[in-house]
Amino acid sequence: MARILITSALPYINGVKHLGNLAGSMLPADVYARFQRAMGHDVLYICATDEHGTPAELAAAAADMDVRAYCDEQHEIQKRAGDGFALSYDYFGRTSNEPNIVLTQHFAHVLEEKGLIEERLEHQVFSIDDDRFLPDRYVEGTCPHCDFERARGDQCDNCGRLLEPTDLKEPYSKISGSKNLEVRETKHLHLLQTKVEPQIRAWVDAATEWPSLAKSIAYKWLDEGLRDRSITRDLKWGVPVTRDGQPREGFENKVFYVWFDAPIGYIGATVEWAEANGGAGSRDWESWWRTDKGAGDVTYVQFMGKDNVAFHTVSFPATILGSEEPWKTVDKLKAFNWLTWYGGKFSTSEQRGVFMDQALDLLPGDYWRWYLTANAPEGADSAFTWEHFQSLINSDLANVLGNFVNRITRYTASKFDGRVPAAGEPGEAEAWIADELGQRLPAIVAHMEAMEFRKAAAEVRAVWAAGNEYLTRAEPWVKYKSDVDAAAVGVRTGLNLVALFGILAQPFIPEAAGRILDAMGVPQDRRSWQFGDIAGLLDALPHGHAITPPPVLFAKIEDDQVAEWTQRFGGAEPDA
Ligand code: B3M
Ligand code: ZN
Repeated sequence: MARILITSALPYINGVKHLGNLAGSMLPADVYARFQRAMGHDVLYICATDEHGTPAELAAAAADMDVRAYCDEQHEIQKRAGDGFALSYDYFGRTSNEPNIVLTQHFAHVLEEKGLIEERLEHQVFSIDDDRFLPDRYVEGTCPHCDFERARGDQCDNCGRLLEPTDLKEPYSKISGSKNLEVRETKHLHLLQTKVEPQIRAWVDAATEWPSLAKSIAYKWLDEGLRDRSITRDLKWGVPVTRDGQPREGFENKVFYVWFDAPIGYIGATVEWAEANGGAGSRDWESWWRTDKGAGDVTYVQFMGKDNVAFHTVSFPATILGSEEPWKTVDKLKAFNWLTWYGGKFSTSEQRGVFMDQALDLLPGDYWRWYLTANAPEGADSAFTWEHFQSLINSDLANVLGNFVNRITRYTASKFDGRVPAAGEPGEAEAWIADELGQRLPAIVAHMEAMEFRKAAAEVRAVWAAGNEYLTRAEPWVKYKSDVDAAAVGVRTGLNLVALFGILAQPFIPEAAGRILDAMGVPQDRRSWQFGDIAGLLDALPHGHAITPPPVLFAKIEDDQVAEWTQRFGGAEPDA
């Protein structure tokens, strides 16, 4: 049994996430966690809300709320949304909780002891009317290169050039629009990444199990040359900057930069998990994160969108490797492209796209889970369209899987007293399905181990489709007229296929999978993916065992629903 630690990128606290965030980190991480649990491994799946930084402060201000109260409320909303999608975190923590505060300050202290932190003077834009320093993204103005008028303080979206806020012409505060700005000196802690670059490069070189997208992004940043970077900000909300456990002189009104503390939040949330599972276990968190305390045999797998890869393959490792403490680092890193909305961006303001809470008001989590996994933005961006969603759900779930389960269980109820028949011997049709499964089940496991979710989902669908093909070949309802025993073997095999399909469905559509397996009376301890021999699989249900046809598993999505949802959430651009 392996020990597998899984984390998905921590969703920012401000607002319920859209389907793109779900599809590009939290959902595939959950599919993978459920798969590895079904394979019998010891899995710890950790996530949390990423609560610091300017977005949280500004969102709280916009809601006219104290920022901690705002985060309290938003954390619960995001937790509820995650529950609605059956995201099976072992713990969903908060980066603003004590364990992350303590750990972040610990790392900063150790890095300084290693000579990797330096105080440096910086020039930052201060907004007199907002009475605050403006982080890069909150200064906008005219690009000095292309005169684009809404260039941001860190980059011009028009010509793509990287900028400093002080480069902008006619700068203004994004918070209030005020132009009453001035450049002020301010002191910040800098992490000397340049000094850790050789260890990071050696660590990336040694990474053998990263998909190519992750590795290429890491090398891009390394080859561009790492820069020492500021890890504190002139903000009030965040991890306080301390020295020897006391507020650091000159930094009383500063906090650590959100991307310095957020990845440490993976460890912090694991401490929260241990504490929530009873004191004695509280030291157990170290057996997942400290290679000197038993984490040496842990496989650590991270899931994220591609824009987060640099932080996870360069900045966070700079903290971990720079500390020279025996912390677990990532072994496998799955990075996703973007799920687009009809090829464009999700946008609250333009009402384009569906957000997690809205999705659950329309349909149960399983519908979305299946579509977002089968259509995952893995090798390239993938577009959500209502039309594709409708056709995939209606074919894969309502027809191929739903119909199969319905047909064979109802027929058993009507002709075989709702019990698994014992009579009849396997014949040609059973040999055919056994051969299909013999090829496809190992392929599904291989795709899941490789975290190729689109391929895995396609293969699972192909197995469900093979079940329908089997029934066509076995045709128990025809044989019944002349040879009940021959019909019985078709029904028995069909019922065992229902149980197998439910077992296969668990990582993807867990709620429906549970309903199938409960209807088939499959005990909890017989739902693993350790499939054993195929013949056994096709005769696993005890003879005479009672089954009950489950209610309809998936309702078809109707055209008028698509029309209404397109109206509410946007669809193809009118001129598309
Ligand atoms: N909060 C998600 C994002 O960039 C960011 C991930 C943090 S993972 C430590 O959208
Ligand atoms: Zn420009």
